[in-house]
Amino acid sequence: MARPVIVTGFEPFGGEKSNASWEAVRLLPDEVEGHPIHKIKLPVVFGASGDIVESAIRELEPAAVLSVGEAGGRTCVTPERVAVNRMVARIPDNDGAQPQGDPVVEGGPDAYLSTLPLDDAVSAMSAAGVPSKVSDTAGLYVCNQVMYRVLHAVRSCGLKIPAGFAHVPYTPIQTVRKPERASLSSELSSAGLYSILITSLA
Ligand code: PCA
Repeated sequence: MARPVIVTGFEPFGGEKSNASWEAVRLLPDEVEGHPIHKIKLPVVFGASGDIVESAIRELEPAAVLSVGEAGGRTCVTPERVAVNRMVARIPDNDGAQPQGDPVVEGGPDAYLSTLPLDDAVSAMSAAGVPSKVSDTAGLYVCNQVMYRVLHAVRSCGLKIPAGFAHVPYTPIQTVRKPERASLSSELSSAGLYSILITSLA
């Protein structure tokens, strides 16, 4: 059996009843290009979310890692270019923590670049009919922290694999009471994530 691919999404946060990232991850099939997809739902909690994904990477030695988060207000699927070694929270995480500039990893590099094939992934998403573009900032909240921890763990384990993060927009149901916000169906976001995985494993 080929090595697994780790795909993570998040539990709800910020007063929402669902998280678009988990809704999209949930719809992915159980395998891609012969690799079992190992799906993990992460808490929106600084530290704990990074610890969970780091343990999974160390244990499973995956062929690729794609972490996914919700970015309310974004209009399309956005693979992220970079994770930075800082945590700044506009709202408390689901455990009440609200860091204001602490490093993700004490003494870690200032930033890590995604090792996903970003431009090819966007081309594949376009071909699949999914609106997408590369994003140059994952913010400084829990998602950036998870992306940083993923890339730090992959590097520390000496794995040379595609790894990174993508944000997805709200789902339509989340925008019923904020109709000025963009949304994308979970099916389309999920198809986008699948295209990213296919491109990464090519
Ligand atoms: N989005 C948040 C954290 C969890 C999520 O889905 C973020 O962009 O940091």
